[in-house]
Amino acid sequence: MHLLKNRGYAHPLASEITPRAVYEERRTLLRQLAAGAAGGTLALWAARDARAQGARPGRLPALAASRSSVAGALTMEKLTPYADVTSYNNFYEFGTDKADPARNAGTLKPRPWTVAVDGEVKKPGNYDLDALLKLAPMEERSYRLRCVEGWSMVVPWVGYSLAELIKRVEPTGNAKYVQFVTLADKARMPGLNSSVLDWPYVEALRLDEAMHPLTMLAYGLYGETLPNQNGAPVRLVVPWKYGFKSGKSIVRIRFLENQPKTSWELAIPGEYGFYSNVNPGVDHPRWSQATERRIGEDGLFARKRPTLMFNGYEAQVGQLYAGMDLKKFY
Ligand SMILES: Nc1nc2c(c(=O)[nH]1)N[C@H]1C(S)=C(S)[C@@H](COP(=O)(O)O)O[C@H]1N2
Ligand SMILES: [Mo]
Repeated sequence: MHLLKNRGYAHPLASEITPRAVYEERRTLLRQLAAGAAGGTLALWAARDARAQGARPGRLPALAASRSSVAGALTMEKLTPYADVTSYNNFYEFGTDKADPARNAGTLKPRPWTVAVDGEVKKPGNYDLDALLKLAPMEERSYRLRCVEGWSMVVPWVGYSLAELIKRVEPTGNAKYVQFVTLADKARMPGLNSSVLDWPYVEALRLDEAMHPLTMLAYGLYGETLPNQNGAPVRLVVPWKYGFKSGKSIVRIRFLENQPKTSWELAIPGEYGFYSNVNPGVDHPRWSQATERRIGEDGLFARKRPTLMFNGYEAQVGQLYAGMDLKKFY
């Protein structure tokens, strides 16, 4: 399948798949088959059928998007079914069990919503959700998301590069880091009564990581508005880093001169570092990071699949870390 990647196939969007689109795609694939790309093409075909089955679930308002042209943004891997993406979650503000967010996040009120942008920027301000939704054209991108716990998913996110927002707020020469502060509302988030983490949940990136075109502000998935449990109304998605770097339900974006601490670093500094790049060669102190289990596909007893360097995005992001000792900067 990897050999077939990026050969110019039109990727259907979850939001626009019709039986006709599927039919036409089959025709294209049959032509490819005739041209001799047999095995991979069949795999591709199966993946597309799975994708078609996952077409817009119709539960939340649609969020129109065009397919992304960002390099690496559209993996050909099979999408994780919507039901799994929205029922197996980490969102500790709503509880620590994987089923808790779907069960409890109904209390999150994703509208009205504002995101404060401040710190080392020439144009700080409060961005209303409606303004953010119109800030740049929406794109669909299917990214692998790998949790530090050893499971992964492939999700068709809807949003745009965080760089679109960063360019508009004009960071000053002092801005070297971008911090993401997420909602901490005791009245609506039962998990805040627990002391597993310091609230609010905070995450951060180096400015060049934040500016990378793959770093995404997501407002939707599967062609629809984000379900609360996935971080409505706006969350980060950084596909080459462990899932916890992708903060949900963001309320503030701060531009900083010095590297800030992140929630997981503060909670367990010996286990979680600032970078948290997916790296099969650097084990978590309590378990290996060399393999993973794909949610919705790999059963508990299935052979685990290998984890890829930078979660498979090495060609796109590897140069960000040139010369760095990734065992030290984990
Ligand atoms: N605010 C907030 N964001 C968060 C988390 C959280 O607990 N709170 N969990 C993180 C972790 S550990 C993962 S793996 C991903 C999971 O995203 P998903 O539920 O959409 O798959 O969200 C991340 N973002
Ligand atoms: Mo995670």
